[in-house]
Amino acid sequence: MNIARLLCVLTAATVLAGLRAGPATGQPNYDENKVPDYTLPDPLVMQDGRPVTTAEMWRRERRPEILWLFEEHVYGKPLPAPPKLRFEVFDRAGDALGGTATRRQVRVHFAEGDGAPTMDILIYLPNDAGGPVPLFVGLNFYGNHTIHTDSAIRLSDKWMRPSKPFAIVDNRATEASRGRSERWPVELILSRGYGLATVYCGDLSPDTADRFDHEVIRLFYEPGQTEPAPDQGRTIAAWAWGLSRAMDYFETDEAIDHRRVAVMGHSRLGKTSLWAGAQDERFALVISNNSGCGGAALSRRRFGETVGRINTVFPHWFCDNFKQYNGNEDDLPVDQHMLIALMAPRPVYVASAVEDRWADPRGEFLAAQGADPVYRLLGTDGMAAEEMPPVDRPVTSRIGYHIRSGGHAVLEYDWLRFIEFADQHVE
Ligand code: GTR
Repeated sequence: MNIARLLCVLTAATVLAGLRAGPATGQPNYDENKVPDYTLPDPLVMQDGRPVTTAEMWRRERRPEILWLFEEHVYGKPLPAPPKLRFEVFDRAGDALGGTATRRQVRVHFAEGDGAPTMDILIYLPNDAGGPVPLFVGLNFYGNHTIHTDSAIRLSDKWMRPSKPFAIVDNRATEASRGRSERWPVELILSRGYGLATVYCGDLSPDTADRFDHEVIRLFYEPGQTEPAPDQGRTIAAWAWGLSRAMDYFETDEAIDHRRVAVMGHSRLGKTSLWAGAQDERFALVISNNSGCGGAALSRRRFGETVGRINTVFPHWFCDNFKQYNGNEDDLPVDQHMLIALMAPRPVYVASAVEDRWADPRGEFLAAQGADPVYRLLGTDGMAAEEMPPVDRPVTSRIGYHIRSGGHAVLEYDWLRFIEFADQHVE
């Protein structure tokens, strides 16, 4: 093939790929009138057309089927639980945060040997608890040391995405990175009787397309395998897997009430908290904050970020099979309301922000509402609101929802709602 012909073929392929990816390269749609007509798959109808009529049938047949569909088409097959975990508690302080808290830092070793991959869990527990405490757990974006100025928090030495606000220099955290994240009101959470645990997402998989092939994912390769198969999980799968490994630790710690653990995540890590909560029913409450496309928002609406755009810009997040749905959302056998339904009958909370149009707040509400029939079949109340509620007026039924004023962020307002929701729904 001569060069001119090769260029011609390549250009045609690029144009075709672009067309297929739909708005991946074009302008995102922010106009409600331009949302295409779509039909959502019914969470209560089996793939073979049989209606799901009992709680038993949901549990034994439809729930596993939906979980499998998400594995196969969206997030990829999960990494298996490792045969051996070792928990090394390398910091145990009873007088943290001015004597009000107990701090633990736990290194989780995923395999034998010094070079085996690890993750560090940072945990704060209130000292006045008088018994095992419920807690919130979530991944953080730039290292455990960013969530508080407490100088005893180990500074992460892992690879980080470049960020000026987080003082990341040459892909590494610096001393100046400490306490830079405003998303974790530790004292507030503790004062309300909850503990807080967090893990740096990059301990599990670095957030970059050229390095997704990280040691945690590699741990589970077959001999000779060099990248995940099209139906195997990538970064989001590895992150969600890490949350379950943190839960493995909580089950061993008597100071923690592991039956009352809420998993919370923001944005890409909100997609992750939903996927973790869907797979691992040990999480008693699941919270998604501004998780958008591939999280709480309905893919078929193609409002703001689309499947094509997310798979193009973040090709390492979902399994390769998900790319078949770039610009082709109507062929997906699932939509995100079915992910939320996988939490049922456990309480679940979806939080949007009015200026975060990229994450499609209405699509997040509609997905939460779309899980309602499953909750009702299981004998709980589902989503109390028939219409999207006004800004800053939370809905606190078992499927909870709010849209707050402001933009893409985790604010104290959000945490207060999560805490009140946990108080109400997690017994
Ligand atoms: C954006 C991405 C979103 C969301 C967000 C975040 O760039 O398009 O899906 O995950 O990042 O995680 O902050």
